Formats: sequence, C-alpha cells, structure tokens
Amino acid sequence: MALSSKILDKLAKHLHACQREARDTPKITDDHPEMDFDDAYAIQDRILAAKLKGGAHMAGYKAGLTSHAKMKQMGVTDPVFGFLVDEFTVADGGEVKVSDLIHPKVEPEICFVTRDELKGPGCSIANVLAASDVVLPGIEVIDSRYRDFKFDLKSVVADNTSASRFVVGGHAVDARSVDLRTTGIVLEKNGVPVALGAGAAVLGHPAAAVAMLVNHLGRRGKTLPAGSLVLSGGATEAVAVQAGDHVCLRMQGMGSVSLRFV
Ligand code: OOG
Ligand code: MG
Repeated sequence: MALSSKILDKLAKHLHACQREARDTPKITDDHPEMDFDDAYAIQDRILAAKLKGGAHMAGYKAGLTSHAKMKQMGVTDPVFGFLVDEFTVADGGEVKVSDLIHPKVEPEICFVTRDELKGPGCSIANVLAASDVVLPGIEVIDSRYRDFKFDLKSVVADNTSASRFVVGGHAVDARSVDLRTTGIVLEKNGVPVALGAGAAVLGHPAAAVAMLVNHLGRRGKTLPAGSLVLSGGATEAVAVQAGDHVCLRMQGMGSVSLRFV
C-alpha cells in the first residue's frame, strides 16, 4: 500500500460521489501516481462498504478487460475485477435513464451462476465448470467516471471497473451442456448488429475469467460464495449508446436479452 487510509477514504468518497451524481473526473493516478493495486482495490472495497451501509445488497461480481478487443480498446493489458450490487440491476427489456449516467457503453457478456463455493488460489476452468449451475446472456452497461473513458488499470479498479448497470436474461442453460468457446454472440443496436463475437474471445474460455476472479479473491482472503452471479467480461468492444437506443444481445442457444436507453 502506498496511500494513507485517509487518502483512500477521500478517493473512495470522491469516486462514489461521481458515480451517484453522474459527474466525471480526471483519473485519480494523475494526483496520486504512487497508488498501487492494493490501494486501488482498497478504494473499491470502501465504495462497496459505503453502498452496503446505505442499504445495498451484493448482486454478484464482474471480470473486465478479459478480451483482446476490450484490452485494445482501452489500451490496457490485464483483467480487472469489480462488484455488482442490486442498484445496478435492470430488468430484461427494461429502461436505463441516460441522465443518471455520464457516457454509457454496452458490452455483451457470458454470465455464470455458481452452485458451489469456489476458492483460490489454484482455481481452474474445470473447477469453475464443476461448481457452476447455469450460464446466461447479459448486457453490461459500463460508465467510467473518468473523463472521456481515459484511465489506467489502477484508476479503473478504484472506480469499480466502470460498473453502472447490467441486465441478465434470455434462456439459462447448464454450464456444462454447451461449448462456451464457440458460443456465438450478436449485439444489436436499434436492430443492427454492431458487435459480433464468440465466447473464446474471453481469455480463450469465459470460465477462465471466473477462475481468475476466484484466484484474485483468494489472494485477498475471500472466496466466491455459492449462488454468485459473475459477468465474465465483454467479448467484443464496448459500444456507445444514447437516449432512444434499443440494445439487444443474442447468444447462441441462450435466447436474447435487451434494454432501452431513455
Ligand atoms: C472497464 C470495465 C471493463 C469489461 O467487460 O471488459 C469491463 C472499462 O472498459 O471501462 O467491464
Ligand atoms: Mg464488462
């Protein structure tokens, strides 16, 4: 850790306020270049603690920057992990108010629901599949609090990896009944396909993203509880949206899920 507890508190308050008030900010490493990854996750933990104190409930976890398309788009090289709480959830077919957000983008994600607790280190794709219940399609709405979506990895971790809204739906299938590497993904905006992919775009196999999350939690003395929802990360580049847009994700063998921006 490079930053004092007082500065971590201040940065967490600042980023949380930016999220709630839909206000952008320069990336926090501009003022704190010495910040390390432990600091970044400590800031994220403080934001989660504030949300839980305010009555929020955990809704799951997310891996991000798990595909080359996303890493290239954002200019970074490693995956990151964040939390999901109930205030981020949108019903399938539901509405997202653009005025509550800064500069939203959508991305298609293969989502896992676990049946058994998972522990790291040493968690593998096989462990994830053995402990999983179902997989289903999800659209994540990301909304970096950083000006023009410009950040480095540490800043984006502190900002809870740009988490803002998500929807899961479609048709859940047994995680072991499908080859998730060849699962086709079509993201449509206003009826037009805008991003295409397959599950293998996510670290070769989307379960690898869940295993990385579990190993990350293990390093921090935590486990992934049974019954967790995990977003495995955008399989394609994220697509900017604005009020009036309708977004639909079609995932092979798993139906579709959608939302509208108003
Ligand atoms: C960081 C969050 C990335 C994903 O699925 O890759 C993410 C960002 O790109 O703002 O959620
Ligand atoms: Mg994502």
